[in-house]
Amino acid sequence: AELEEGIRLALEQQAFRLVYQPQFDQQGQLLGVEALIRWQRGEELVSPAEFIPIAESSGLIVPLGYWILTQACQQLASWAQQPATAALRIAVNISARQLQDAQFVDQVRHILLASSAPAQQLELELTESLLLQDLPVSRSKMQQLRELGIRISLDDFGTGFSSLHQLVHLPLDQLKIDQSFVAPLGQDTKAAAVVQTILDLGDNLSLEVIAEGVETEVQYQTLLKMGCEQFQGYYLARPMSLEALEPLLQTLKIQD
Ligand code: G
Ligand code: G
Ligand code: MN
Ligand code: NA
Repeated sequence: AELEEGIRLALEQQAFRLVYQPQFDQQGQLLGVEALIRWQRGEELVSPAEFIPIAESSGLIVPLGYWILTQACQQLASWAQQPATAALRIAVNISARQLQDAQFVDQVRHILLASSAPAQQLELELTESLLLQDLPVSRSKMQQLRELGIRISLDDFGTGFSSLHQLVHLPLDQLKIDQSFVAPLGQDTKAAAVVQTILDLGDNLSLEVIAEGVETEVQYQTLLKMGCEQFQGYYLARPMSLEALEPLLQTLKIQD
């Protein structure tokens, strides 16, 4: 309850901020970023792993999620106006309670319109366990979101034990290989087999695949050799403020 009140206050006082973790292609070109929320509560940095569940159980995730999406879309719209950054995408994590909200799709539509952000460059990260809570409803919402032009990524892929039969029938754009499969690369041949299987699955289903939690040169090189085309992790770049991202944006070539 104390944390719940804290979240309420933090929303009022605008104490939340987004940080952005870069995602890269095989050539090291910046593809986009994942937005991650941060809450600086006085001296303490409260982890979203701690407060997002409270925000969900209290329903505060709805206004908080609205704030997060608005921030991300405003940033996307601002990048869209500059040739060098015009193709960048932003991925936003969506939690269960948020997707289940009856107004969710309408809210997203409204935020896109109000911000003039390019929907094709907004990506929503959903998890398997979230989608399985009510598969028919999830699928219908995903379809509506994709009709808006939005991309959908399946976060923490491989950890939800969902049946492949169910997964292949979901409207998806990307699989995000969970960190737990990336961490042992170079040491554990079974982890490598799982990663290769996910890459092949992506190939066969025409889905993009991104590896997350890439922390070492060995993991990165192993993934490259396996044919992985998108990367995110501390080895490449940490989640960072917009100001810290700026030098990276300066290096972008104008896309044609
Ligand atoms: O960024 P970090 O590793 O601290 O995130 C911890 C957890 O919180 C992760 O599961 C991540 O997906 C989640 N998280 C981070 N930012 C957001 C957000 O903006 N919305 C939601 N729903 N979850 C987030
Ligand atoms: O659940 P989700 O995949 O959205 O969580 C993403 C979280 O992973 C973020 O909180 C981010 O800070 C964290 N993260 C990003 N890159 C790395 C990494 O290379 N290693 C580890 N351990 N965590 C990472
Ligand atoms: Mn994520
Ligand atoms: Na993940």
